Amino acid sequence: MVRRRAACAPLAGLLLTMLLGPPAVQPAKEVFTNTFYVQLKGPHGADKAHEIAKRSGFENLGSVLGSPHEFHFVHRGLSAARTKRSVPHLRQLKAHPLVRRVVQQTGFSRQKRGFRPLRQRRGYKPLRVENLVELEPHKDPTDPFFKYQWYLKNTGQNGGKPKLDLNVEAAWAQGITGRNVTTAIMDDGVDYMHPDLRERFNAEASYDFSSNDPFPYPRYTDDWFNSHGTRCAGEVSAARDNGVCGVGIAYNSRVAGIRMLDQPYMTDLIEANSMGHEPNLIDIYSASWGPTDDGETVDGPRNATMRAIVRGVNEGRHGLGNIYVWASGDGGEDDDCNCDGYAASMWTISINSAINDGENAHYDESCSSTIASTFSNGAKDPTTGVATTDLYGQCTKTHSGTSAAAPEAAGVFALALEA
Ligand SMILES: [Ca+2]
Ligand SMILES: [Ca+2]
Ligand SMILES: [Ca+2]
Repeated sequence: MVRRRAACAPLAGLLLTMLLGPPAVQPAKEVFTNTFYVQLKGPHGADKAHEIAKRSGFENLGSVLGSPHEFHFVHRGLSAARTKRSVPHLRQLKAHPLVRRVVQQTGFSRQKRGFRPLRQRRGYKPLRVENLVELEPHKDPTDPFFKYQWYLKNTGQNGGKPKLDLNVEAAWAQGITGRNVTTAIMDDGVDYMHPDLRERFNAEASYDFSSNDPFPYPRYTDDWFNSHGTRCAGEVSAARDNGVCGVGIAYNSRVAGIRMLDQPYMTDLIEANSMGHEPNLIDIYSASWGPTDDGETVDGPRNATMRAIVRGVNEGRHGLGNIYVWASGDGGEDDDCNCDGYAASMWTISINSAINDGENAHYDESCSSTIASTFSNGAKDPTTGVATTDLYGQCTKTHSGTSAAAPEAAGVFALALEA
């Protein structure tokens, strides 16, 4: 995968190429982190790797994709972001007779999709309840936010088109609710103490690759920046009829939290370990992030990450294959999801979004890899956002972007897997 900054808006790019030749390749905005991929000569195992790491002043964070000869080292004495390779440290590791290959991990940027920075959020007016159409509760879920979940049951609330929804009630009526299916939310963490999620949380399948511990709880910030994963998790698995928030599409399925977006830089090994985590406990992996949607970024999965996805698809779920769901991107007409190697990959299912009247969302990108569209918030109207769980036991009505669309597809796939 060539990483470069180039004009990615389709027409602009084509015109520029015709007029000026191929766009000038500029150095990617990458840094060198203090983490290293270390391949040993043969399957010497974790004990040997620990010994080699310790002897050279490194720490072994663990194996890469469960391999007995590939490991993830960190050097705490090095800066987490340097502009140059740390040649003495590379040499030191390579000098060990059991070490075959060492790659210092570059750090790059991966952006949550659909998240609005605080300065934009401040302009938002809270949703006015009097503007919403009240539904007649029938055999619908009794959860207080179900009436705002127009993507599950569109009755025309907020100007939407009645019956334009995921039609999940037809699946629920057949008793299909996602039992025994686990969806992993690869994101900024999941509030697994949330009363709508805690019964659905699959701790065994969860991990925190941002902090290297088993607890993928979101890191607190004043602006609730790390609410993204919790919002996605509720769309898939929030509990039914418990008086809390709304209901998940596959409300008896389980959700795993894979925290991996919350560190200064993304690396190939963090992505690879996330996408290769517990492929026999996790059925579906959902990603609502990717390379920056600025119309200038051409980027995609690196080597170890590609291996993780290909292995999951071919061998995960005890040979049935994992499903990787991807948000296709929020760059609008200025961007093109062909330039996003995750969304455009043949190994992922990339999901675009439609709004509550069936039109495209204004931030949708277009490309041939888009498999399906689910629902997200309407045009520029924030009152038609996606209602789901939020941090610290709260609920939200404003989850948005293809970020909100991809987990809906994951929920539908969870229903399909159970069926
Ligand atoms: Ca943690
Ligand atoms: Ca609920
Ligand atoms: Ca994009």
